Amino acid sequence: MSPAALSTVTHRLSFVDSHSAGEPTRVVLGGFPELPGETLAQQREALTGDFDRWRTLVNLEPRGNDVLVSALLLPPKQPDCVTGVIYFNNAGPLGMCGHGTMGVVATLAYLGRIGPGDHRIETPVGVVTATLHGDGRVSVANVPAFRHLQDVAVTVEGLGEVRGDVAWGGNWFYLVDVGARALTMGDLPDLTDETLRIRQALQAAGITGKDGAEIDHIELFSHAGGVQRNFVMCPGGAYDRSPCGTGTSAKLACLAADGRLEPGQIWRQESVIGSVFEGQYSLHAGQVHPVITGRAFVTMQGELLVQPGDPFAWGIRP
Ligand code: PYC
Repeated sequence: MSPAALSTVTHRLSFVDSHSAGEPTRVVLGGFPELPGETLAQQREALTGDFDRWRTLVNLEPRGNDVLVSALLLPPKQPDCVTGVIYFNNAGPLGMCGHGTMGVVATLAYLGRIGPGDHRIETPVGVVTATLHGDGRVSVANVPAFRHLQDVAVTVEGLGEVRGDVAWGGNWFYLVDVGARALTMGDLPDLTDETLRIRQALQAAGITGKDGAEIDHIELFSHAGGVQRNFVMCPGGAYDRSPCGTGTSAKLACLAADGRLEPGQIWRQESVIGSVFEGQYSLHAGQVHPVITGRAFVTMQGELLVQPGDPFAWGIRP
């Protein structure tokens, strides 16, 4: 092969990677094709069709991995927003992503595009406001969260009857109280196996979010030793290293519904790796408006490259 052929590249996508409380985000800045659609929700739909291979190029191995959540920046439809964003992972597009929004804000700040203050960001499920604080922390005022179903029982193979709440926090969650059971990294294989079984059982039993929406996130939470800890299984089979911004929002909605957390009271949510988000909520017209605070750090910047003839240009797909 000639040296010219070996240096040929057909696609270049610029990106900045970050992590929020340990959970990685890849912000895609350029090189992605324009997605058709009048709204971000329609553009998100396009990602599940013809353009899905661009999602897999960015997110799947060998350029990405199962843990990664990507954030595609798009021109906002609403002029007062600093950017539009569509989140996706190894399984498909997401509605909202709390840790991902912290990553977007840290990335825009790193690039010098924004400074401390409030920034409105448009997502397919609504506009969120992110505040970049002077010390680098980011607070995400999420879309309203609510508990849809309380104390729903499902029979899970190998586990028996499991009970949990179904709640929306920007994605759909089934939240299971595991009491004083310690959720530790030593237990990851079991936690992964159990949560995947629970998700399967919910599907088999036809238990869904509102309007038949699939419950694609499973959240176990415990209070062992007085510490509020969670383990969140994401749609693609990887667990969230962070306490999960949308999962913490769903949790806040359940606490509010149970009268266990007052508006403005801080909820300290620890993840299975021991990282922390702080959550609180305010009530407007009876709706729970969660605010989740954490810190993101940029980790990498570069270009994803595709060369002609690469059999895994579009990712290693199942
Ligand atoms: O932080 O909302 C979140 C999130 C969703 C999936 C992974 N992280």
